[in-house]
Amino acid sequence: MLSASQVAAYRDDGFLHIPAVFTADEVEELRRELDWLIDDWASKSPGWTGDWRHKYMDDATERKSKLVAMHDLSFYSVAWLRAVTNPRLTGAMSDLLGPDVELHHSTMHVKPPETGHPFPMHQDWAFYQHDDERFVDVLIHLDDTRHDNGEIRFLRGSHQAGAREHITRTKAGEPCTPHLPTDQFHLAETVAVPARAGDVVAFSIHTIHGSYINQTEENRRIVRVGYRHPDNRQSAGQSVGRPGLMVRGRRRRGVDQPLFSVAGPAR
Ligand SMILES: O=C(O)CCC(=O)C(=O)O
Repeated sequence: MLSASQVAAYRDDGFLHIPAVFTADEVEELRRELDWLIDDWASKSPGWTGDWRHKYMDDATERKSKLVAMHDLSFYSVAWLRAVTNPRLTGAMSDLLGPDVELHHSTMHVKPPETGHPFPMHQDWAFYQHDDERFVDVLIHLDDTRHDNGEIRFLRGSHQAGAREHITRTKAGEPCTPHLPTDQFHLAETVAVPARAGDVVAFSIHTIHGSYINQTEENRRIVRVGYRHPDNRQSAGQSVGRPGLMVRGRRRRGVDQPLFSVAGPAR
């Protein structure tokens, strides 16, 4: 699926824009299903917490800023099961991680019109800690992105230094969403990666990234999907301990590795 130069760019930069992974028809179906999930299942909240909000937004914007989100879309919609197992997408993942690839999660990130939440600089590692770098997140784009609606932005090459400590408490000592110090990591120094609906932007679990607020009158609809090498052990965070679907290849058995347990009496 990917050329040698695309794989080399991912290794050097820590991110890769892969155009037209989904066809126009697939995008249409995924949009319909996503809009249904937004109406029937997703949470609409002020979004990520922390003192960073007052650095990125003035008080009036901060009060109305919103994020529409939910996890594991394929538990609710077969179209999303087809999306996360799409052979073009999993083929690209197997070029970056492979040959064996396990699905870890999917997460909807919809920035609503005018109030859609900016994201402070962070590594996704802070949300689901894994032992090594064999974890790729992809952003499936269902809308064209640009500066006005908050396209994804990366600190080029930042994955090479590995996992970093994140802020997880406010100055007042309350727990908050993990993020990097706003006086050391600046969105202004990042590379913008605008993309078209149907494109995928892949990045390493260690690549530092963020995005600006959505200032337009339309939703900015993106779904993040995480894939890992099945031997990359997760120690903490989102969905820790939960096995994922194998989407490419096999899960190789470790020495004396038990089968996954089944809840309740098994026959
Ligand atoms: O949706 C965005 O703009 C940012 C997404 C993000 O930071 C993430 O998925 O980790």
